[in-house]
Amino acid sequence: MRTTSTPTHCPYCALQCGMNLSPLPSGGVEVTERADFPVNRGALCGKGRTAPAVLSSRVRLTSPLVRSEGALVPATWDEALDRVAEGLRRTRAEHGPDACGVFGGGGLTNEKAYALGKFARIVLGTSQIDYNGRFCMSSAAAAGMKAFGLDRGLPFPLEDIPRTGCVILVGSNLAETMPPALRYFTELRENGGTLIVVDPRRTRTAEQADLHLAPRPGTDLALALGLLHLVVAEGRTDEAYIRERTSGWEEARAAAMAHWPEYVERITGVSVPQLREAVRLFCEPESAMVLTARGPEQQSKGTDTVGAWINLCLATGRPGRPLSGYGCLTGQGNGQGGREHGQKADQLPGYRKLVDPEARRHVAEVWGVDPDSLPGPGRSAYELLDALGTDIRALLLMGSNPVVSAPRAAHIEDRIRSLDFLAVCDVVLSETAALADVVLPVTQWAEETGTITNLEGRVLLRRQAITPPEGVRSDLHVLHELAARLDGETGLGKGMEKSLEKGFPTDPEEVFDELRRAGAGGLADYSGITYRRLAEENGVFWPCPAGGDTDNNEADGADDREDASLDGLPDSPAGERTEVAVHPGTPRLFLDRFATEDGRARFVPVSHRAAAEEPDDEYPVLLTTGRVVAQYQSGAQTRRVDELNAAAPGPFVELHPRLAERLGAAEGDPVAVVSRRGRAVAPARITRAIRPDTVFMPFHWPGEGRANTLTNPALDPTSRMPEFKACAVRLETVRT
Ligand SMILES: Nc1nc2c(c(=O)[nH]1)N[C@H]1C(S)=C(S)[C@@H](COP(=O)(O)OP(=O)(O)OC[C@H]3O[C@@H](n4cnc5c(=O)[nH]c(N)nc54)[C@H](O)[C@@H]3O)O[C@H]1N2
Ligand SMILES: Nc1nc2c(c(=O)[nH]1)N[C@H]1C(S)=C(S)[C@@H](COP(=O)(O)OP(=O)(O)OC[C@H]3O[C@@H](n4cnc5c(=O)[nH]c(N)nc54)[C@H](O)[C@@H]3O)O[C@H]1N2
Ligand code: SF4
Ligand SMILES: [Mo]
Repeated sequence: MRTTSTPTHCPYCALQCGMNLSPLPSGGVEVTERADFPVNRGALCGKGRTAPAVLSSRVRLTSPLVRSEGALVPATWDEALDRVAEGLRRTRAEHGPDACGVFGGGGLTNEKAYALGKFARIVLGTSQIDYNGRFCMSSAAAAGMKAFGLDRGLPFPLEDIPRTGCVILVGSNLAETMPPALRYFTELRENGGTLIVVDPRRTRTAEQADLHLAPRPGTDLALALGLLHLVVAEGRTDEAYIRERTSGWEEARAAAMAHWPEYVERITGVSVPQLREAVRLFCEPESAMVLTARGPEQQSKGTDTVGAWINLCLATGRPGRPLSGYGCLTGQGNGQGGREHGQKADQLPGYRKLVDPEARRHVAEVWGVDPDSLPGPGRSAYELLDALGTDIRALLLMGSNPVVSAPRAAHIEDRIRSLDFLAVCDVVLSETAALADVVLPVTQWAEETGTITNLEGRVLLRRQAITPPEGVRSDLHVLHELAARLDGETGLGKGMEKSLEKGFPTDPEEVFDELRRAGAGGLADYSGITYRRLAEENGVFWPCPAGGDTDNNEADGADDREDASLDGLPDSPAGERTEVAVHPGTPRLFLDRFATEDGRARFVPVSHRAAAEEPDDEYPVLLTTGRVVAQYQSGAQTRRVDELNAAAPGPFVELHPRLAERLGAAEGDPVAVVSRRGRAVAPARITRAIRPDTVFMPFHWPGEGRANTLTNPALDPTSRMPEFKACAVRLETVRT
């Protein structure tokens, strides 16, 4: 039993606030301030403060469960793992490798995300793997890739924000979604900088702004084009920068010039004087930033929308200049790292492309398999879930709760129920786990060590602080045991030097050392980062290549380590293990060149288009969805914390008094929200803080008030992101 306080990180969002955890003699765990971690400097939100409640065996799973005569009943680990191996084996034998699907999560550590991608490709031999990050920041990732040749959420540390001249925060309610980060924006304004918030609602974040623009949901693309039009018309472009550091301006400029301010006002509802004011505030200072979050990204045109905001930044000479540029605020704990190491449908570790022959060769060599045995790209998250029970007959799910969080959730729940076999690894019995044939109870944040990469691209060591309860094993252990059980049966181990079992170590540091080799030379290069460094430094920003020949670093950590526990790490004398030459990491990207072939950033010509579903006579109101401060995501974890439930007990429908009056609904009355996908009921919350043509629902709850019963799974053609942020609905009163 550990007794001392351990510096570690929060289990939830991408800020990855630092905290100290101390086990209490009573059996609980105490969170105390960890002031040395620069991102949050000790501050925590209510979710982080209360996170230890989910460690309690009162709410978490402590035994594997298997379905027997319709009910989930406790089983031994051997029984449960045998059942999973058998379910996957049988599916593969009867329907082929692609009938086995794998679904991961952006909350998983880098090690888990890496091992899960490897497991899918070399143990199951399936192309059908994707993860919930597709629902999160995939549009910003795709746009960043196109424009800069590299996708890292923020290309600069948060500490740059207070020193810039102006920030446009597009569709982020960070006062609720990353409360300790609000400080950076408060300091910005104290230093004389300005904050512009773009959100259809006057959120707690918008209340802090110097200028709040409230467009109709789904019209950010037009808004950004209108701003760029004005930038050109007012002669505020940075011609020298455009000439020296970009390509494609003429086409992008022409597209923007077709978006007259008056036309943009009609589409967005943002007035021309407000557009002009935004342009003035953004262009006058020497430095400025645009930061996007889920508002503009979770749209069926999210990639183009983010592209339009990037164009605005490029035309005004921002990216790659000090205290300036475009960034995306990632969401989940490992939203950044989770998208780099191969749990994505089209990806290999190191942010490599699965279709790139050289990438396949490199990674196959690290894995000890024949490159030709690696499957090709699979379906995106929604398409994968939509294929359950038809092409995909068995699913291994780790780190997501799609029954609550997927768009068109009633349909997805049906698809999940129609599977031949479902195995879920989780810490609690989520709504999705409750449908499984086998549930494997896994260790969580404070009970295990692993790395995560926060929204700044800062790779962090989240340390184990307590001993996990009996009966619980890590996700890495699960993959190890399944690989052992399926060894020699898939035919893919051909040419492997090691057995499949050995290819799936249970020690996270060993996995990380392999990840470094697999990712070396890729865009997201971690090869110069070691656990030891992470324990000594407050995180290291990627890319961080190793000095020298990275392929020779294999044995560094794995083999001559004396003690796999990290307890003694920070005190261990340096040089105990062979260290690679030290690269300092890269807090700020693009200062000299962009990551494109010619080093220039690329303008992408984009034009406005409507949401996939616009209001009409039958469904006259727009629904948008999002978050509240006291609940996290599908709520699987936070709905198990009393203090958070007291603060946010259930779903609601936020609507303007005018809309409420037309409907005949008073505060607290149950309101039915009906879309082409289904019907949800929740109490009315009446507020002038929302546009009269729009209603808002948070998506944290299952059951009658499940917002995702309503949402539209129309996908962005590039990122395959569903349109969570805009669909057409009608409202009805409900007789009680
Ligand atoms: N409390 C809490 N914090 C969280 C999470 C959580 O579930 N709860 N989840 C984490 C994760 S994974 C993520 S991705 C982040 C998300 O963080 P945010 O992006 O800040 O969260 P959202 O509430 O989804 O959306 C932000 C805002 O977008 C606005 N919006 C809606 N439609 C539009 C539109 O068409 N255009 C524009 N410009 N804005 C629009 C909404 O009104 C909302 O205020 O939060 C992370 N932090
Ligand atoms: N309408 C609407 N829907 C949305 C959104 C929206 O804005 N509007 N946002 C979307 C976004 S941005 C996101 S990120 C998704 C998130 O939605 P989900 O993918 O459902 O995310 P979580 O609720 O965080 O689910 C994570 C699950 O993994 C479990 N878990 C936690 N740690 C571990 C671990 O270490 N191992 C394993 N095996 N399990 C673990 C948790 O208990 C939980 O059950 O929702 C999306 N859905
Ligand atoms: S802001 Fe995010 S990382 Fe920080 S304490 Fe809250 S949930 Fe945890
Ligand atoms: Mo997210």
